[in-house]
Parts: sequence; structure tokens; C-alpha cells
Amino acid sequence: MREKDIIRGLAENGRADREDLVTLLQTENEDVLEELFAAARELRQRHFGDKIFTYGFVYFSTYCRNNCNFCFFRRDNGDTIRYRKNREEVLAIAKELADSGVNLIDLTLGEDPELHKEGFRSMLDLVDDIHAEVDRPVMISPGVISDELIQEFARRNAEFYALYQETYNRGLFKKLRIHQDYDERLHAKIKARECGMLIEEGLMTGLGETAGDIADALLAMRELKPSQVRVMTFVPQNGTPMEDFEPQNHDMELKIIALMRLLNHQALIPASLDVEGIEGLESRINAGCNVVTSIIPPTSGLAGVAQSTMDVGEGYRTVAGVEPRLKALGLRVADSDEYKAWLKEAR
Ligand code: SAM
Ligand code: MD0
Ligand code: SF4
Repeated sequence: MREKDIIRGLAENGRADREDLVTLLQTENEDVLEELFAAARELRQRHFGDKIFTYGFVYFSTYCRNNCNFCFFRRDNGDTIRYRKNREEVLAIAKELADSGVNLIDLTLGEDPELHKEGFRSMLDLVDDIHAEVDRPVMISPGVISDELIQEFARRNAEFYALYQETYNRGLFKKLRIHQDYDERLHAKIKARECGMLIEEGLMTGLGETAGDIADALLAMRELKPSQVRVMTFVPQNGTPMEDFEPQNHDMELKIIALMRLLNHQALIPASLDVEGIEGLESRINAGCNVVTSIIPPTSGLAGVAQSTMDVGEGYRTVAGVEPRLKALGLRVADSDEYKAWLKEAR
């Protein structure tokens, strides 16, 4: 059977052409899907054993100068959750997350005009403070920043730069990330990698893109040599131009996760709690993910991105909430030294 041959080839050498990927993305054959997910799990097992990494999510400023049509925090949404946390608040949250067992702190923000005005001094210092006081690696997700700032974050040893292209279809990009430059966004990632940071690339699905668009993206993103790759299903947001967009189920996201694993055997691939909350963990892990992201302390007052509040106050988006579910799948939460060892190898 052609589909099974494609999966076998991918599992052996990570290679497939566009047409092969389209075939797998379009399949609804249960046997083929089971084989796809099994192959992805097997590759994870081979390269990572039973270890699953966990990332704490610190969305410390939700102010943004941009107006992405899909985003709850877009500038013109008056109905959003707007806040900016200060240094002490961020450090206390980061410590709490580290004590709870997360392997990395993801410092995320909207393209906050205040931070741009002050040249990101406070965020640069936060990277130093987290290294010194919390002793955890840091991911920065500040959106597009200048080459000089990327160099400065690299000099402070920020381990990871996350910046998601969302799509490699330029027409669709223009409709989603309105008034933003496709090439500038791509360039920032290349620059960060050149400066020695690890990079995370990502896609959104459920936006009317074709299987061909996704195949193009999967092949193109590999060229960036990202250490971490992700996909999230679009969640329509109140108060935005896309609030009435028909929400899609998560089948395509799961297929893309498995293909990301088959195309990037050794990559980190997150199961984000930010799409379906804790109930979405198992299916994503079973599709080949090896990181759990969007862990948020219940009383921190912090928001998620796509699911700004789901499962946060209930304390399900925590390491303690995730642990028993991983155990039931024969997996375990990796400790800090194991993540640091992976990082050392990757860098
Ligand atoms: N402001 C920075 C930026 O845009 O790069 C940092 C935030 S970034 C980590 C937020 C990411 O979450 C987006 O790039 C997108 O991939 C995802 N996202 C945002 N809104 C979403 C939604 N409604 N549904 C699904 N994913 C979403
Ligand atoms: C997540 N809510 O991991 C976060 C966010 C930013 N680097 C990541 C989208 O799902
Ligand atoms: Fe701003 Fe990022 Fe949301 Fe776009 S996705 S509006 S850049 S916070």
C-alpha cells in the first residue's frame, strides 16, 4: 500500500516529497493513521525514551501593537485581558514554575510598545535574573525584533527563540498577520540561529489552508533547522474579525504533529495545553509529541494565548496535572538535568 510505504520511508530516512505528504495529510483510512501515529511514537521512543519535557508559560505582557486577525490580544480588541507584570511578579511566577518541576521558562509577550520604547532592557534583564535566580533555561517569544536585539538576547544566553510563521502561503500570511512582513519574520529566525540560539518554528491549522500548503510548510520549515516545531489548531476568539470562523476538529493537527516527528526525528514537538486544555494531552502525546507546553500557575493571573483561561484556575495546566496522565501512557516528566543535557547536546 502506497501510504504505508511512504510512512516506512519517512521513519527510515525522514524523506518524502510534497505529493507523499499531501497523500498522508488527506488520508482518513484508520489503518494508515494508526500506522502513522505508531511510527511517530516509535521515533520518539528511540530518541527520547520515556522522557517528556515540560515548559512553563509566562505571558508577562499582553499589550500589542499588532492586529493579527486570529489573536485575542490584537491591538483593537477592547474585550481582551490586558496586563503587564513587573520584574518581581515575573520572577516569583518563574520560581513557582521551576519548583513545580518545569524544565524551561517561556517568556512571552505581545509586541508591547512600552518594551520596544525602552529597548527591551527589562526583558533582557529578566533573562539574566531567571538564569541566576531560578536556574532554568529561557525561551523568548517577543515577536519580531531587530537584529541588534537578537544579538543582545543571544549574548545573554537566552537558549531558545520562538517565532512562528503560521503558514508558508504568503497570501494567507498577509490575511492573518495584517501589515506584517513575511520575510522579516523569517529573517529573525535565521538571525537568531546564526547567533547561536535554538529556534522554534510553528504553524497554525484550521484556517482554510490546503493540504498542499501544509506540505509546503512542512518541507520549508525544515530548512530553518529548528530544534523545536509545533502546530496549533486555530481557536476563534471573541472580539476579533475571525470570531465567527468555523472551528475545525483536531484531526489535522494530530496528523501534522506525526508528520513533523517523521520529518524531524530528533526535534522537540510540543503538545500544547493551549488548544484543548488537559483533555487534549493524550491524543497529542500519542501523535509523537515530547514536550508539554503552556503550563501556567493557577493563581498567577496569567493568560494563555489560544485558550486564555481554560483549565488554568482549576490547576489542570500544571506539572502535577500532567504527571498522572503521562504515567498512564507509560511516560514520565523529565527532570531539569535531563533537559539541560538535551540542551547541551543540541547547542
Ligand atoms: N506576540 C508574539 C508573536 O506573535 O510572535 C508572541 C506570541 S506568539 C507565541 C502567539 C502564537 O500563538 C501565535 O504565533 C500563534 O501561532 C498562536 N496563536 C495565537 N492565537 C491563536 C489562536 N486563536 N488559535 C490558535 N493559535 C493561536
Ligand atoms: C504554548 N501558549 O506553548 C503557549 C504559546 C509561545 N512560545 C507558546 C503559544 O502553547
Ligand atoms: Fe500581537 Fe502576537 Fe497576538 Fe499578533 S499573535 S496580535 S503579534 S500578540
